[in-house]
Amino acid sequence: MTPIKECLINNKTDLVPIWLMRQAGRYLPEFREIRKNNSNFINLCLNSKLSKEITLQPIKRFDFDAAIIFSDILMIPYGLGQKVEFKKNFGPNLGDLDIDKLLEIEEEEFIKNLSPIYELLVELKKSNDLKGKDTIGFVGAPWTLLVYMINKVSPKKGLNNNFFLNKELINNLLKILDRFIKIHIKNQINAGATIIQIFDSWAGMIKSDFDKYLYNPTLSLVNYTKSLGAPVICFPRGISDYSQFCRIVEPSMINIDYNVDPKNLLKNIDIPIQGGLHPQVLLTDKANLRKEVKKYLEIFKNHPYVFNLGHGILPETKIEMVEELVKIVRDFK
Ligand code: 1CP
Repeated sequence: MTPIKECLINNKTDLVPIWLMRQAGRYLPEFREIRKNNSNFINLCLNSKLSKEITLQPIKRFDFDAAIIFSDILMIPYGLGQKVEFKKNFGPNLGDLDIDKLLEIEEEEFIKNLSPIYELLVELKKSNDLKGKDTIGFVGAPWTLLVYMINKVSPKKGLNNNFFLNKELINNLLKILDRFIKIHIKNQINAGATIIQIFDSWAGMIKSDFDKYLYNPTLSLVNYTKSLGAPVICFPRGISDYSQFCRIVEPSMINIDYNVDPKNLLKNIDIPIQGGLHPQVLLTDKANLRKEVKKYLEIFKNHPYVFNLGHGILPETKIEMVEELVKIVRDFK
């Protein structure tokens, strides 16, 4: 059994597996090298040969316990036929949302649009490069995808004032997303993903109707993923009550963000926990890194814990700090 599954399924606490969110990305010189010659980000995600290579880059360098496939949560809107572009120094930029067209899209077409992602997974499995490790497939949660699809740019840049006004649009979109996110989960598992992570990066923006936007849609995906026999990790970034989330949604493991008080959470839940460390700690020095990492390792000493960050690794992170992090975690007794 892989180290993460030992932790997730057998509740082992004697070893702490490690991988990092956004580990296949911009802090790696070898990624930047490929990116330099591939200015269209979506096309890069659809190039299974290169996306496989990028997926394996952090494994080759750091020997992490899991690979997360190089892809993006916005591949689902792309697969549904909405235009998605990534502009340099701006971030994602989506085209207009045509709900009538979305209501008509067939499963076959969606799968065809995303087929290179499934090929990447099949090739990864064939190559044996991830022997003894997990391959993490992922999806965006309905709320976060809905935000991007309606707002068309990152909510960091502000939410359109009319955002919540069109209830019919929102309700239709939630239904469509539930159906197609499940299709994407199933196809990733069938192609070789051994764990699924659900990223709800903007969950913290939900201020009311938690059942409608957070709990019900996520629970539906969690139950579905479990029914396919795969563990499922949830990352509802920024929510104020992780214990309540865990009680209602019951993921196989919860990824915490850096604002969560780990000791307090530990008193309230018993499922395996992943993550927490502020990614900015990796921008400081090795002594401080050791101190901050050990805090998490000590707190979770007797609890199934997978080391990870409280959000994605920052592009300015130095390689030697990641090497040091892996060493600290692996040497911890
Ligand atoms: O080179 C570049 O300019 C592209 C940067 C980049 C990368 C490396 C983007 C654009 N996406 C990715 C890969 C990616 N995205 C992975 C790959 C696997 C890994 O290494 O972990 C994953 C898991 C994601 C997931 C993702 N995309 C999330 C959820 C996690 C999170 O960070 O909150 C979100 C919100 C996105 C949207 C997205 N894609 C890219 C950017 C810059 C953004 C964020 C835009 C915003 O500010 O809203």
